[in-house]
Amino acid sequence: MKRIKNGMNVFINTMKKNIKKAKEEHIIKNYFKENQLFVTFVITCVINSTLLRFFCMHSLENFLSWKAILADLSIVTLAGAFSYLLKPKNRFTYLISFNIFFTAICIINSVYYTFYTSFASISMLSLTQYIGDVGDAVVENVLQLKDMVYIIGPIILTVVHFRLKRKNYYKKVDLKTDRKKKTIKTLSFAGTLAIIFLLTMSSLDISRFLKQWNKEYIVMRFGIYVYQFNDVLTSIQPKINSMFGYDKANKEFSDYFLEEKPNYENEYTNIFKGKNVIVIHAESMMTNAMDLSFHDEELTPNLNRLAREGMFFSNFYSQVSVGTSSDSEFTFNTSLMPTKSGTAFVSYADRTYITIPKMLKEQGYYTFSMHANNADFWNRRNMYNSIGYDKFFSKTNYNVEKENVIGLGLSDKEFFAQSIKKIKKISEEKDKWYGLLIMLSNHTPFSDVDKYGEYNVDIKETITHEDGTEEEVTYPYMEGTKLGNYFKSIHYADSALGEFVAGLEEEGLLENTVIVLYGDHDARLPRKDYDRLYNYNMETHEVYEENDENYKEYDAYQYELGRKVPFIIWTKDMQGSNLNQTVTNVMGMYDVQPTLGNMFGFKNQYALGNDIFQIKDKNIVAFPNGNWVTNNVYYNSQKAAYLSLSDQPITEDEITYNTEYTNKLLDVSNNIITFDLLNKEKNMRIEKENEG
Ligand code: GP9
Ligand code: MN
Repeated sequence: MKRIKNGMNVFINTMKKNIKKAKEEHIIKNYFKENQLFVTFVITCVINSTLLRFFCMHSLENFLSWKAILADLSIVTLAGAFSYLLKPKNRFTYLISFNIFFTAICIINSVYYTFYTSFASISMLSLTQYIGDVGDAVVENVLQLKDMVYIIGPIILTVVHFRLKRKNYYKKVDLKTDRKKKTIKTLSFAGTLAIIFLLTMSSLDISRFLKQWNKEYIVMRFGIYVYQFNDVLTSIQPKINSMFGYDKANKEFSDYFLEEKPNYENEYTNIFKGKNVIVIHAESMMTNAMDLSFHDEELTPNLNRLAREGMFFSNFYSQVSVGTSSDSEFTFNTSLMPTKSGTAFVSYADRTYITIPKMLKEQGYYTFSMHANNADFWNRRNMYNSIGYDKFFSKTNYNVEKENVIGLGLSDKEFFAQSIKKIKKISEEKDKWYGLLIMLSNHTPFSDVDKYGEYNVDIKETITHEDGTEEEVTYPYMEGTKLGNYFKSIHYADSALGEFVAGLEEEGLLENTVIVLYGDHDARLPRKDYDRLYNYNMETHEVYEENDENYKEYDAYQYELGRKVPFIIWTKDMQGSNLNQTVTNVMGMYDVQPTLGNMFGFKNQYALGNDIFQIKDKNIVAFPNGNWVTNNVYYNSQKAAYLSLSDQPITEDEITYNTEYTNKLLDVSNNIITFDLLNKEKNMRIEKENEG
């Protein structure tokens, strides 16, 4: 410890000495004087990026985000450093080229942001619709001062260059500098900045950076240049992935689907054919919340009512990977699994998919999606073309008043209220329709507690004292925990759901409509909070000790299996009919398309899931990480361990077969997406080229 302290002191003293020396010898002043062109280049580029953040995201926090400034500084210094390899008279050409390039990035993003409230991606250049939109955007928007202000950067650099030239600066400076040494020194400086920047990154920063779906966040923390650089890499990656291995992938794909799926009929075939559909994407709703009550009030009374009156799938899993919400939308619509790298929505939006909206459109349906959030979140704007929605109602189609905002955006109650009006209009204009409504309020971190309404997650008890007086005692229980806040949040979302169904009924929109609801994924809550939920000791306000007889372990398996989400199919007249039932067989999101397909009369030959009413208790739910679950057993592939879920003995063969089945399915799914194998025309062309 002492040694570290001494070391630190020596370091600080040396730094102090160096700074003093630098001051005395005017090193900094001289550096600026001798490197005017380079310094101007760096400053103008960093100011441009900072201005862009300010104009787009307005708040001072974004404007002065020092992390972003550090990242900009590092990347601009890195780009400019190589100018020192050139003769001084040629450096201007190099620096002005980069300056114009960086300026162009700012201008394009400024224009794009005005239209889409998000930042541009080169991957969208392949989408013709985007080119059209941006073309219009530039034409209508080009005269706005805030988009053109960035040009001042290259102008200043040019002015500085000519002034230096007039003063014969380039000739003078040439004699003093060792080009290689200077380049290395500047590169080292850029590297040091980059290391400092990397050290300041939080795990949230890293995860958002890799997923690249919340572009505003990335630009705010990493600056526009790093964002764009990362965007280029993530956009190229799917292209690289699809460059090699097509033949093998295509062969495996053909083998996998060699036998055409036989036609069948069961008691659910075509029962909903021609009916309208409302799909509710219930953000972070979990099945285990449905069993809970606080103060004799159910946590999710409306969800419970739909489950009670409709068809409820109580062992349903969402199968998401890093793409969370978008992965669940993807699997729901396509019966494919999330991709192994990147996300289908962000990286593979230009592939061909066989989706529920597309198949319903063949039956004459009008299809739409509604989500009162930024349309570019999870790249929905683009991906929705591939999914085949006729219309996407996003944030700009909603009236988002500040007082109606909860968490990420417009509150669910307001979202539903405004959506009902839109659905009403659609129902008047269209014969048959299918719509997805994506909820938002019940989204992590569940911290808008005062907006969720009154729902207490504590315990109250009336104690009678010896003298007969009564006292009400409150135990905090789940109050103040993340899980407790989640309960308040889900209770709010549930109440929004109740209002929505009531609103639909009032407008007469439930007469010929099927409601399909899925929880998109679990709420990623800490396991220790579940420990508290099941093991609260009222005497100590703590969790029971593990060796206490009251202690009920909530182990890793329970936690993993507890990530179940609700899946419900409901119509207003289902109650009491043979459709009103709880299906307990394990089911995954990829089984939705085939199950609904049988009910609505569409079929996808390349679905990876199964109609649950056909496969019944033989179903396997595969997870993107290679885990799987059946009615009998849950298998964790990382630990190569399993948990028995029934009285049936588990055989080695069963584990091997299901593991192989899962791995094969994940490979085939990934190949379908990466190599665009459902794009028949493209594949015939590739095959012909290969033959030729
Ligand atoms: C974003 C919303 C949330 O629009 O759907 O996405 P998530 O963070 O749950 O993946
Ligand atoms: Mn989600």
